[in-house]
Amino acid sequence: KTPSGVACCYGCGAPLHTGEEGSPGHVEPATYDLKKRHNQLKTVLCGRCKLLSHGHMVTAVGGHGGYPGGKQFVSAEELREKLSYLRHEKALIVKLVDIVDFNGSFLSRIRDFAGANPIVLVITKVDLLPRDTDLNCIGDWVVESVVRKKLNVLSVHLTSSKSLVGITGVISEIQQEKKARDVYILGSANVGKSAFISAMLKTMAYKDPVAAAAQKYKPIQSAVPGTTLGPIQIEAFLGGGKLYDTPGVHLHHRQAAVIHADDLPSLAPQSRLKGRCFPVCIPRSVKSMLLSQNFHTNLFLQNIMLCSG
Ligand SMILES: Nc1nc2c(ncn2[C@@H]2O[C@H](COP(=O)(O)OP(=O)(O)OP(=O)(O)O)[C@@H](O)[C@H]2O)c(=O)[nH]1
Ligand SMILES: [Mg+2]
Repeated sequence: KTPSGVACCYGCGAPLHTGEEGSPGHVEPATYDLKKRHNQLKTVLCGRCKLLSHGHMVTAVGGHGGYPGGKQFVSAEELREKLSYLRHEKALIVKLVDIVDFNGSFLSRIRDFAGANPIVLVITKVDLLPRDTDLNCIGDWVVESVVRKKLNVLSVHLTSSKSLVGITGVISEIQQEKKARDVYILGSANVGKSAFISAMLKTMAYKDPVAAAAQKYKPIQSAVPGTTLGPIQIEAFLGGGKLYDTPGVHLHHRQAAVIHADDLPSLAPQSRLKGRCFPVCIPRSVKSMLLSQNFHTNLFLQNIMLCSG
């Protein structure tokens, strides 16, 4: 349930309703009534989440930072608003950044959401880096970048929710630092917050029956930025404090805000990235301009080059 007491879809956090079919949170009236009567609304997955979990691209977010195409039910501004209460809470913040688009997904204004709360920095999707990548070098580069961005963090972790690299380390850090506080997984859209929660629950489930039970109704992950649409409370810890998945922050400079939703799946990296040099035919002035842009611009162009062959 949301703080206002409305039951929400466990997959995306959107309030459940029987209104407009296809919109986030929609459930068939018969199912809704049955589940409500048996006090089981927290086991309900909305129609959109069912489609997302079968690989359909069902968009939902519009406005500044939202999609230029597809269906729009909620604006990027409204999603930010849903996180505004957090800066006044006492919480441990786990901030996720996608290694494939480090600067683009960094969310420099994290303090607008996190307030003065402590932050653990988690880099996601390291399984997508080229095979011979030296993770120690990446770690040093990340730490240096974080210092340059003047963000004060407790620690930095390189992880993959796919291969489970680094997940145990983050769990230990969270257990040590949370001190009965709630734990919020924050980050820009599509960095892998919901996937990270699944990976955490899977890893904790070996020892912890509470996490094992939480795995049954875990948030949905999908390639569509804007999968999670409201904070989702998860009973993941035996001791005090809850784990929260949150809606991603949509940033106007990211791919999803400028590329039509139908084209997003073909741009999402499916397997390890390959190192590429810019061809010599790119004029020097353009090349230096590109290199002076952020890392994400280079990878963005690299994606386009890979897709267009
Ligand atoms: N290769 C790889 N893909 C990942 C990893 N983590 C997440 N993904 C993929 O990234 C996409 C986004 O994952 P989500 O967990 O839905 O991202 P999110 O941050 O919750 O997104 P929103 O809810 O939209 O803000 C999905 O297609 C995931 O399969 C990872 O560690 N490795
Ligand atoms: Mg999510």
